[in-house]
Amino acid sequence: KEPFTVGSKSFTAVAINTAAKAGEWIKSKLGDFSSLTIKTSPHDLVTEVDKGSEMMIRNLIMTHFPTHSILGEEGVEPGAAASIKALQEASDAEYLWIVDPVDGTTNFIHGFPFFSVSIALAHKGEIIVGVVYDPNRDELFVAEKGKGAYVHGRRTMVSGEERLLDSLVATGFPTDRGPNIAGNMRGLEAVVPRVRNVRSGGSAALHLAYVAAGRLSGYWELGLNAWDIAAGMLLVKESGGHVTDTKGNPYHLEVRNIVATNGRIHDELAQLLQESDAAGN
Ligand code: 2AM
Ligand code: CA
Ligand code: CA
Ligand code: CA
Repeated sequence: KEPFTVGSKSFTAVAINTAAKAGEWIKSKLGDFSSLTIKTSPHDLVTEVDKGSEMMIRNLIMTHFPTHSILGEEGVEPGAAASIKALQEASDAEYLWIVDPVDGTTNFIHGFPFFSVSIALAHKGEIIVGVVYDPNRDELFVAEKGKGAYVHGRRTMVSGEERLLDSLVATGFPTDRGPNIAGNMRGLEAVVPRVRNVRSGGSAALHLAYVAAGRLSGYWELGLNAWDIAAGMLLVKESGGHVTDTKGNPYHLEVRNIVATNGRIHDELAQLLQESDAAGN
């Protein structure tokens, strides 16, 4: 049995309240953030709002669960190597909160209303709670391991499409200008002719929530981190979907190249990505 509470405190309730509070605050800052800093390149940005949101989330979680650990994007040095190291170092914790304070920072900066707050809780390396909040639509997606996934009390379910050709799928363009850009292009070239159409909204966590809710039948992206994926991954699984890496291996916290689908189109999509060598070998 998964422990979802300490005493009378529900992990899920804290995750929900925290994501909602942070999301509301972020939305209030839309078009009004003061400073913007380049992280690794002009494609990779951070604002005071990312940092403020993470601070708010950390404080709320620490108030309720002072013995738990927290891994948040803005607490980690920029770049893939530092991110991988930070996750490895955090992995020992019995309870680890994995936080993306603003998923879709580029959208936030440009006023493109598609971004989210993503909060997951791992117990001994397994995600047991996932919450993704979209303040622009006021949609709060919640999943508990073994208990299903919900958006505002309504159960979410993946789409029924059986074939890639009938499917709307999404991807994201890596912000690090490394080999993942070329891989993403190879993947797109293979996938575009084989699906109904492709979207790219710019928030990994929301794309995953949309797969969970049946609004997308599939999603893939290269070079992500645990804070982009962890909460949305549980939403997809608890909605009847399937999540693996681009080679078809089961999801774990270190997976960076992700494929999430309604399950029915999973092998077809993963195979196309593999054949196109999207993730490199
Ligand atoms: P962010 O907005 O939290 O930074 C868009 O395709 C997705 O890629 C977003 O979820 C975005 O998250 C994420 N992303 C941004 N910068 C990244 C980086 N340097 N490496 C990997 N993923 C990144
Ligand atoms: Ca970022
Ligand atoms: Ca992110
Ligand atoms: Ca972020």
